[in-house]
Amino acid sequence: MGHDTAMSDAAARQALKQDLARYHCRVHQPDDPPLFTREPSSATQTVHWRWRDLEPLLERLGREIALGSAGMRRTLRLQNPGLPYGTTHTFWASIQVILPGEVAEAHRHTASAFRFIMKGGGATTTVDGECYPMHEGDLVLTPAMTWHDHVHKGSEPMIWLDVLDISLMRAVHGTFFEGYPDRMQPVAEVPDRSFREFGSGLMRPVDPGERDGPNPLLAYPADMAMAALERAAALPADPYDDVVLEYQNPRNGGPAMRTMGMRLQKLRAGARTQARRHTGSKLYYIVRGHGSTIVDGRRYDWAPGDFLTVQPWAWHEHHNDTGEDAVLFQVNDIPAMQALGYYREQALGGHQTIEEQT
Ligand code: GTQ
Ligand code: FE2
Repeated sequence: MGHDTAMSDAAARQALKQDLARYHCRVHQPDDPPLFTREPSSATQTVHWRWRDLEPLLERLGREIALGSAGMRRTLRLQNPGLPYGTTHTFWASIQVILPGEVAEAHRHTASAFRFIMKGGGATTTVDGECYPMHEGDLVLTPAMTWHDHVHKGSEPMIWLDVLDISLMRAVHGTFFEGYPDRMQPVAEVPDRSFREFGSGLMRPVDPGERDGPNPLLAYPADMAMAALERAAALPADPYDDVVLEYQNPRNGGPAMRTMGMRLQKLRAGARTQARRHTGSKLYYIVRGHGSTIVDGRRYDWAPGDFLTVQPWAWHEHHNDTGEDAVLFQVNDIPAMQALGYYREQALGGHQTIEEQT
């Protein structure tokens, strides 16, 4: 009797499911995954890319992969093994390789991008007519729908980190792309206008325009960012990051890009930060120094040139047990999360237990 009822319940559910499906409707079925999890449950994994593995791959890319035509780029993408595409579920990070004499042709797209220069010099990037030389440690922005091309006038191969909010753009089905009619766009009469207007970090034009407008500043030179970090080192240490500053939109003091936040961090010799977790994803690039990041009890020992992406809502803290300071560049999707009202963070108030070593 009870058995028959269960059978007919299942049959009735099946019949309802089929009838609903005909009208593109459904109800929650017992074998459906739950609508909600108590905490974020992310397919984005914590991944450590080591420079000692990346360096020979980049050399091979320069030898074996042609730049191509029609605005193509030669890039090594950092692929998260937990995802079908993307370094995280919101952005793609790639290392772009450009050889002397090459031109990465002009185009524009809705995805916002930036470059953080890793090694080499002599290339320039032109963004909506503004042309900037790229030095190690510089940050250059390509806001959404700005025309951009890169030209390498130097004598050695050059590499930089590209990050684009492509995964987010794809998730919200907002992709547009357009090639420029020529290989390169013309450079404006004042080739570094936004830096001359807003680049001091202290002063601004008397009539700076819309306060809520997009970030007008396109270039953040390494020497100025490092000098700011040095000055911040005399302040009380940040409990989670030791010494950390964010690249800002000088118009309104907000983050430099609307979807991605960029930070420069100094983890001083002997520093051990407390653990924290937050929603959203981030990627560290080790500019210099050695140290460890402990993510959910697992220790990742990093060296210059390494990358580390941290799984959303994972506890993480940083240790520098060496005698020399370390400098980390970070990109995160906190501005996008905050804009949507989805940002949350939690402090542990201490250190994690280290369960495993890598
Ligand atoms: O340099 O314009 O890594 O459009 C991916 C897409 C770089 C670029 C990437 C791009 C670029
Ligand atoms: Fe691009």
